[in-house]
Amino acid sequence: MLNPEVLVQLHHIVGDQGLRTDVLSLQTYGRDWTKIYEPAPSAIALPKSTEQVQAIIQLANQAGFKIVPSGGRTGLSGGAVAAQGEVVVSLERMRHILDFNVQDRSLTCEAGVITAQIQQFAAEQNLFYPVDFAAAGSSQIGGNIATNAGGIKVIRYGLTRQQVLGLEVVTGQGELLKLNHGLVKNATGYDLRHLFIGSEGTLGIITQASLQLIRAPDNLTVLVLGVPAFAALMQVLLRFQANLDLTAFEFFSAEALHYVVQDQGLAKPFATPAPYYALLEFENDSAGREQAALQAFQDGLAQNIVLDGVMSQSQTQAKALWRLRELISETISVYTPYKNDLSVRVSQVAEFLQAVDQLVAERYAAFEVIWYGHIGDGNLHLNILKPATMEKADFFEHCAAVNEQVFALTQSLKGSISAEHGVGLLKRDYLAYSRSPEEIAYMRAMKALFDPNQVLNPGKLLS
Ligand code: S2G
Ligand code: ZN
Repeated sequence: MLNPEVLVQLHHIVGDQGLRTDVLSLQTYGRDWTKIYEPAPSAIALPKSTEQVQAIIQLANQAGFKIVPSGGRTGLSGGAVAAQGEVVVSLERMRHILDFNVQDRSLTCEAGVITAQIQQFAAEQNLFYPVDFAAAGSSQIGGNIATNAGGIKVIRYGLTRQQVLGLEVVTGQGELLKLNHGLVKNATGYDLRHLFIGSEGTLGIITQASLQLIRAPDNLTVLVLGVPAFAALMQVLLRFQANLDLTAFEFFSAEALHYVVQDQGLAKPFATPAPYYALLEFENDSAGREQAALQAFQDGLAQNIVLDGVMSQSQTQAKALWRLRELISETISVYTPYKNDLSVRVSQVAEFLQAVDQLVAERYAAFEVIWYGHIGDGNLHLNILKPATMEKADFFEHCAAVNEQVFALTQSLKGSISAEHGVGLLKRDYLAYSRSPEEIAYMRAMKALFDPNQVLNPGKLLS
């Protein structure tokens, strides 16, 4: 627990509105969407400014307490969990859009701005912020940057990393860095902003960001196709990518669709049963595009890589088709899933899917396996549902035993044991499956450089 003198000093920095120690706040701000860790922070600090963030980190270095940076807490690897008496530093009171420049097409905002608010602001300027995922209504841009959030449009627009033109960060030493200042080109040495993007709050706390906004895509049109087997998914990707600049290429299994249709009361996209589905999105900005999509669909039927399909005829229908994919995570969360978030190079997806599906079928025969994800990026979400009759602890123990084989298989293809959800606490002990000893040693050296007193997010990412 924090000693009373430190609480007084914290209160002096953030004031009445910025310090909470009530049980509800400790419980709420001490956990994220990973849910499997018990929160136990000692206090919640809610700074209003970069200066206050700096003062808190400097106090932590002097007084010896630890900090867990906190955004929307939508993470799935325990990256925002405070389970060891840390002080949670929530950026939620730093939620202002500070500047927009139409010529630069750039927006500068505080770290606590909600992702959906940025998407909305961009749309109001007839522009587009292209990073999107199911949690965008709750996540904060600072957390998106700290975890290099991906989502459903990466195939066309890249990850959060590609959108960041500038960052304001307070390092673990309490030093304020203002990085890149929104420049498109800046060849003056190491690009330090990229060290903090994806560092999960272990090197510094992001307090401000400058983001690039882009031309809004025209008439996004969605196709949902039923395919006869995993392997067909990648053939469909190749065939449609040949003539369409896809903005999304997702997949989900029949089991995933079953739960979304059943639990969310949605309609199936079409009657034909299929073991797997592909959801594609493209800019339907000319008759040629639509014709190319229809031709690819016809070819797919003729080549038996497509069983059936539907193409949206309106934005309303496009949104309805997206819900079949975007609601999977929320829908199955009630079945206590054991989650994995894996990636391999796109060229290896078919081989990987076959191998890991066979492994899973053998070892998880008693369990229900749910597949979905951003297969166009080589990113697969593997979820195993807990049988209602099985104790959670037994179930997770059994799944963890298989995990090492899934990770070894991923490693054999030089894949990632965490494609987009980060390392946090959940994958920390498996880092060596995806990073070399030399890389991990350099990461430790960077941690020692930026946070020599191990003040920030201790135990996350690196053990
Ligand atoms: C997705 C969301 C989190 C999950 O739906 O693409 O990244 O449940 C996921 O895996
Ligand atoms: Zn995902």
